[in-house]
This record gives sequence, structure tokens and C-alpha cells, in this order.
Amino acid sequence: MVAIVGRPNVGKSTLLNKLLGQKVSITSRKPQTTRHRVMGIDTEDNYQAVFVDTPGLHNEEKRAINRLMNRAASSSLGDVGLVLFMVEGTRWTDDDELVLNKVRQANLPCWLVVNKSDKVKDKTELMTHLQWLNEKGEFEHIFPISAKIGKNVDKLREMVHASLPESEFYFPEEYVTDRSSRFMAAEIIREKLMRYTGDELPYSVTVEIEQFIMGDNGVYRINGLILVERESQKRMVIGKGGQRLKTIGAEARKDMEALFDNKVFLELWVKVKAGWADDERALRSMGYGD
Ligand code: GDP
Ligand code: K
Ligand code: MG
Repeated sequence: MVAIVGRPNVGKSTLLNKLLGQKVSITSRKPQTTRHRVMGIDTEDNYQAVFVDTPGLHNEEKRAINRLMNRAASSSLGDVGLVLFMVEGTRWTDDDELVLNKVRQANLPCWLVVNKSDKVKDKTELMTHLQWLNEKGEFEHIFPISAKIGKNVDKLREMVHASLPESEFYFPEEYVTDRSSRFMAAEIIREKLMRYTGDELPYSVTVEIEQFIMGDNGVYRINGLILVERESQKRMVIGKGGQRLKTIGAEARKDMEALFDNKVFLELWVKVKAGWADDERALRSMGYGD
């Protein structure tokens, strides 16, 4: 397995999706969008690369949800043969240092992936920074890439494939992720919530899929329950005259139909459930921590 690690928001999930040519991991400009470990399975000819996307490691451990996310991020270094350590352009922060230390402890082959190269206008500055990074760790390769526009991503993918032993497959070749359709449906809804609500609704929202069935007409009937912590957040998600929830539902349905290759009928509800992000047991039952 190939682990993609890095601090929040460097573009790990965007890279995973670009490598696979399909959205299996949700992305947004907000840190902590990825809450679970997600595998992306890339099968070609006799090779199967299994990429693991992780929540970004960070220092915030106060709430149960953050503890569980950090655990999922750390434990992903377990059964991994190659680490892609991802950083952003010419930026280096304490959180990058934290992740690099974890990577060093893991003692695995590590390639440095410097993302968002499209944002660095001064290429000389980028080269100088790459040299500085090179001296910081023992990286077998360094790839400046742009996950967003796809620059150098094919090259990275080819190199990963070339480095893999030709071996048995872990997953059937038609799989793109290890996660269930139910899980993916909940994640897609959460992505739209992250994108269509402002910074006022940071991490206080989660989604449960209450029903996921195939109707008589061949349409998937999916019911999603959106949990927030406060009444004001519920109003925010629903929006004026229900407009925001309608947009969220429409956008989520589009992505689901693309991923499942099937027509989808989606219904969404919003409910207040105070304290869910601090309730470790409830979180575990929703799949947090793995
Ligand atoms: P993660 O937290 O590391 O998984 O980061 P995401 O994949 O969710 O991306 C965080 C933000 O960075 C999103 O708004 C992405 O669109 C953006 N992003 C990711 N890759 C690139 C890139 O190569 N260039 C630019 N300009 N933005 C990017
Ligand atoms: K993010
Ligand atoms: Mg992510």
C-alpha cells in the first residue's frame, strides 16, 4: 500500500482522486474535510496500487472527533510499503514538521510530493525550496506537482506502478475504493455541506445514511440524515426557504449518479443532536477512528 500523508489541506484527497480519475475522497478548502481513512484502488495490467488517503495529522486533540481522526491518520502507516509525503508549494509549517517526524519514525521508503506548484509563480524560488526540503529528509524522489490541474500526476503514478512488485491483487480489479456505497453516499453529502456552508459551520456536522435501497424502477433511493450541534446550524444548512439544502441535495445527487453509475433519488433531513463530536462511542458507531 501507498500512504498519502501530510498536514491538513495540502491536497492529499485531490491527488488521490486525480490518480484514480474518479472522486473517491471528498475535498474542500477547509482543513479536516477528510475524517476517515479511504483507500483508492488503481489497477492496470498486472499491477494494483492501493493508495491510502488519510485525515491530515494536526495538533488539535481536544475533541473526541479530532482524537479519532489523528488515530486514523497515524495508524495508516501500519501496512504500507511506500509513503508519499505531501507538502504545499514553498510553505513549511510546524504541522509539516510533525508529519515528517512520524514519517521518519515509520522508517519506510518515502517520496516527497510538493503540491500546488501552479500557485508558485517564481520557479527559482520553488527550486531553492526543493533543495532545502531535500536536505531535510531522505527522500528517494521529489515530485513537484499540481494535483488540481493534474501536472506531473501521471508521471508520479507511472513511477509508483514501476516501483511495485508484480503480485497478487488485494482487491477485485473493478474496485476503485474499499469503502461501501453507503459510506461514499454519506461522504458526498458531507462534501457539499463543507462546500456550501460558510466557515460558520466548521466541523459541527456529520451525515448518516438511513436508507440505501434499489427501488422497483432501478433507481437508488437514498435517505440521508444530517446531524448538527445547534438549532442555528440547522437553519444555516436548510437556508432561506430551504434553498441551501436543495442545492446540497442536487449537487450530491449528481456526484452519486456519476460514482454509482445509476439514477439516484435522494432525500435529506437535518436534525440537531448536541455534542455528537465529543461522543466517542457514537462516533465509533459511525465508523470514526478507522
Ligand atoms: P487535504 O486536506 O490534504 O485532503 O486537501 P484537499 O484535497 O481537500 O484540498 C484542499 C484544498 O486545496 C482544496 O480547496 C483543493 O481544491 C486545493 N488544492 C488541492 N490541490 C491543489 C493544487 O494542486 N493547486 C491548487 N491551487 N489548489 C489545490
Ligand atoms: K481539505
Ligand atoms: Mg483530505
